[in-house]
Amino acid sequence: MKGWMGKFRMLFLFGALSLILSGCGVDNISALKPEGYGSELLFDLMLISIAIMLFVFVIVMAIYTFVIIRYRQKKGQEDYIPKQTEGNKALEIIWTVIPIILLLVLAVPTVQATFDLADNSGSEEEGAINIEVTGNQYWWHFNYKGQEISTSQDLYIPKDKRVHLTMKSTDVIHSFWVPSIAGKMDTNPGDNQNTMSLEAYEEGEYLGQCAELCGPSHSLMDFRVIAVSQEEFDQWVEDMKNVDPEAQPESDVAREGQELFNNNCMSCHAIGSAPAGVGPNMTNFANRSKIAGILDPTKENLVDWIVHPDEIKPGNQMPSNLVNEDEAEKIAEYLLQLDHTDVTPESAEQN
Ligand code: HEC
Ligand SMILES: [Cu+2]
Repeated sequence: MKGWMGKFRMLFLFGALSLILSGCGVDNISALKPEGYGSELLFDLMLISIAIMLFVFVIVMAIYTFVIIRYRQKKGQEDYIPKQTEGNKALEIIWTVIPIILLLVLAVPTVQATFDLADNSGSEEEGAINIEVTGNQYWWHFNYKGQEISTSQDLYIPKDKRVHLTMKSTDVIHSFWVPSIAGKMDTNPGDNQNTMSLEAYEEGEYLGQCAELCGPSHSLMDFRVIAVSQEEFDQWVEDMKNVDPEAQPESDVAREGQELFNNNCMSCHAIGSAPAGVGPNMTNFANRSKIAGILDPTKENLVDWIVHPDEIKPGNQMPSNLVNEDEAEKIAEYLLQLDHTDVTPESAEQN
């Protein structure tokens, strides 16, 4: 019994592991639960390749089992050597042609999907939404072309509509990846801009991540795509266009914070439609689902970030200790009231 257990120990271990690990994962970042155009294409490719692999596996295993049973050594025939065969033209042609056919079945839809993912036809049409995506160490910027809307970290799109992305980077190569709704596309520095189309079939907040190792905080380079109804999106566009970057906050503390922010932070940050600077655009900051892509949006976390961004995202481009903790508290008060629209991640029904 013990020997038997010993032999199968690894099997038990991996069996248990696969059961436990199958409980991991978050719905809104799973390529196995496609809810958009690109991810659906990719999921279909996965199904085709699994089907082909299963087909090969089952047939090979069947022949293997048959041969083991049928041709095993029999009692009293220990010295028997069967007839030796070398080469069989018919068989060899068969087992060369079958894999070629299988690879073609796999290759044709894969190449097709590769082009479909990057397909940007329709981007010139009336009413098309064109967004320029910029990857930066370690944050994302989105520029809605022709709309004078500039946002960072949260990408708002209407559901059920193909939006068109052109992608670039200000430093190293990053990769834009929203597993639940989209494929994955590199953002390159220089003029080599990639294109991609994006569509979510359901309202919701979808998690995105950088998928190209780009520095010490690569794994913290998160962002979100927020798909809302067409009406909410129109409202959002309207609100974003009418942001007054100099609007005075109501409370005295926030007003002091505003002055501190204008003096210490505006060299890199912007509010309103200004194009991307060295740091993220702060428009609608109060409605961000995360601070810097990763922290829960509490005042405490915000103050921590403002004073010590390097401790939270090593190697990021925002200097530490620009202001002291007292000043950071006031700035936080100001930033957390930058509520420029009623369309928020909550308006996209949680999926
Ligand atoms: C030298 C340029 C620079 C200055 C000056 C600067 N920042 Fe930043 N800031 C950045 C960069 C770059 C990031 C993005 C960091 C990252 O996520 O990798 C950032 C990110 C942030 C974020 C998170 C934004 C988001 O979208 O979630 C906040 C909040 C912030 N900065 C506040 C401040 C405040 C307050 C000041 C002034 C005290 C300030 N910054 C000064 C460059 C700067
Ligand atoms: Cu990156």
